[in-house]
Amino acid sequence: MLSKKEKDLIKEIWERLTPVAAEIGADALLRMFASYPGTKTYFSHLDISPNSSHLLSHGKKIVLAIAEGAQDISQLTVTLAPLQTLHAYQLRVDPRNFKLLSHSMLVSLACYLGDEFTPVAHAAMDKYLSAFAAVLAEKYR
Ligand code: ZNH
Repeated sequence: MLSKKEKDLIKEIWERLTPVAAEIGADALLRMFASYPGTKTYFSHLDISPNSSHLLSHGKKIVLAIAEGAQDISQLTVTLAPLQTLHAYQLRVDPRNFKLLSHSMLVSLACYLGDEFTPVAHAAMDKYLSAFAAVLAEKYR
């Protein structure tokens, strides 16, 4: 799993991204919709076109949830409990989609952070997002 150093790094990166949460989140969502068009079906009630207010506000919510989880990664199961229930029982999002968004997010981070997204940061972030996706998928049966 993640070392203490990696956890600190992840926390620091998400803290830095909080002011641009809507921008990063919207970028990741657009990448997911473009690469995996099936994911768009969950958002048919929203306007998910580039720069739309729905896209930006939903992107912001996602990034803030990921940033909140990064505050204390050892408590991910506790922090994410409400989101687990929401996705599994109300939204009924196929849990395979979580990996698709995680991957899209990784690409968005690489584009946004450029050279700052070092191989060490990239590897740590990949592990964190995988752990996040796994926790979100836990309530499914
Ligand atoms: Zn999700 C919602 C997060 C993934 C789909 N989400 C949501 C929210 C949040 C989230 C925070 C809000 C809540 C409230 O409001 O309370 N997600 C999240 C995260 C992730 C996710 C963090 C990962 C990482 N989702 C996802 C996916 C999908 C989804 C993959 C599909 C594809 N979500 C969703 C929906 C919703 C949500 C549909 C609802 C929206 C509206 O607004 O309606």
